[in-house]
Amino acid sequence: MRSSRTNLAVVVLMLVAAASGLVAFSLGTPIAALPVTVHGLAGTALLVLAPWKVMAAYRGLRGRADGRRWRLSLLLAVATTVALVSGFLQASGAVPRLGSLTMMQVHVGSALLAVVLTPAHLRGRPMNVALAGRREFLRAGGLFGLAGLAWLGFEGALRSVGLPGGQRRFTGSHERGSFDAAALPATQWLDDRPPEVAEGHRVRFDATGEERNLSIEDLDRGDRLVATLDCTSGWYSTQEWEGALLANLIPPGVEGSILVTSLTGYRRRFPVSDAHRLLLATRLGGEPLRSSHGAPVRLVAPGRRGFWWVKWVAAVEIDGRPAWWQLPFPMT
Ligand SMILES: Nc1nc2c(c(=O)[nH]1)N[C@H]1C(S)=C(S)[C@@H](COP(=O)(O)O)O[C@H]1N2
Ligand SMILES: [Mo]
Repeated sequence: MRSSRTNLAVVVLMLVAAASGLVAFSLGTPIAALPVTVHGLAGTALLVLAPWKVMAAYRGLRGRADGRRWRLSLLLAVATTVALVSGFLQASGAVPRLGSLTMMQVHVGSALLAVVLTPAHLRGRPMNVALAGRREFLRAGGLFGLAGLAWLGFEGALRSVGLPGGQRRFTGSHERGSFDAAALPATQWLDDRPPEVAEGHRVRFDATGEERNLSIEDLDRGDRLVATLDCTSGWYSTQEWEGALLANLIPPGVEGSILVTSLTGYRRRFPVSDAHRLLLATRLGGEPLRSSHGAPVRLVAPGRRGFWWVKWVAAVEIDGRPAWWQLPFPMT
């Protein structure tokens, strides 16, 4: 196979992998299975192409001798290899951590590095490939066929060996301590930390332009929700949460979006139409919430990934802005 063709396929697959990974991270409903599957197939196709890519790189190396580009290429090769290997390890559930990092952190970190390095690597390496033609089409089909088979083999192997990855959720996450509050992992999106919470903390609540301050006792209404917290770091846990459904606090007919803000400044915005399945939780598994899980009150947002479940809630406000008026992912 010609080098330029291999290189183009690698670039396209890397783009598909990055995009599908990003989309998968943003979805918490069964539709997530689609980007998760595409992501797995793209990774497997990259693995299948690896021997050709190594040969292409070898041919390229013999052709040129400029030191700095060479080091950049090596770093890119390492980042891509780490991203691929950690991706399969993450999916398998066989090795959840690498030192102080979760396997998902290794995967996302190395993949981001590869994405950042790729444009510089491609500079001065034109990929003039004629894409039309029956043979190209057959080659692409063959690659996808092989990748599909390899992927099915991988999934089958996980199941027959009995690795945790055999029972992944549609998001690709692994189960952790469901219905056992003490076993629920505690985690932050990036660098947020449990804040000091004042004795007698109240939640600022404003649905109609009229501000109220709700005590934890006010919120301890006993509304119950069994919901699955599915963290993008690769685990999920189903628990019983208790507190106040937002629909029971918001007067009917209110329009706009609900902004939920943490004492730390961390915030997410939701459509008002979600209010019937958004719970301000003060209890988990029948016990008062722990600080690490957002005490005295945190949001429970079933069907949304963990980063929507704002902890240590300071304020709930409804305004006229649309719910999409926010960054797709939090920044802290
Ligand atoms: N204020 C605040 N809330 C937050 C986060 C955060 O960093 N800050 N992390 C979110 C993420 S990414 C997840 S997965 C859940 C984790 O909740 P837990 O620690 O109770 O398991 O909290 C969410 N709520
Ligand atoms: Mo998370």
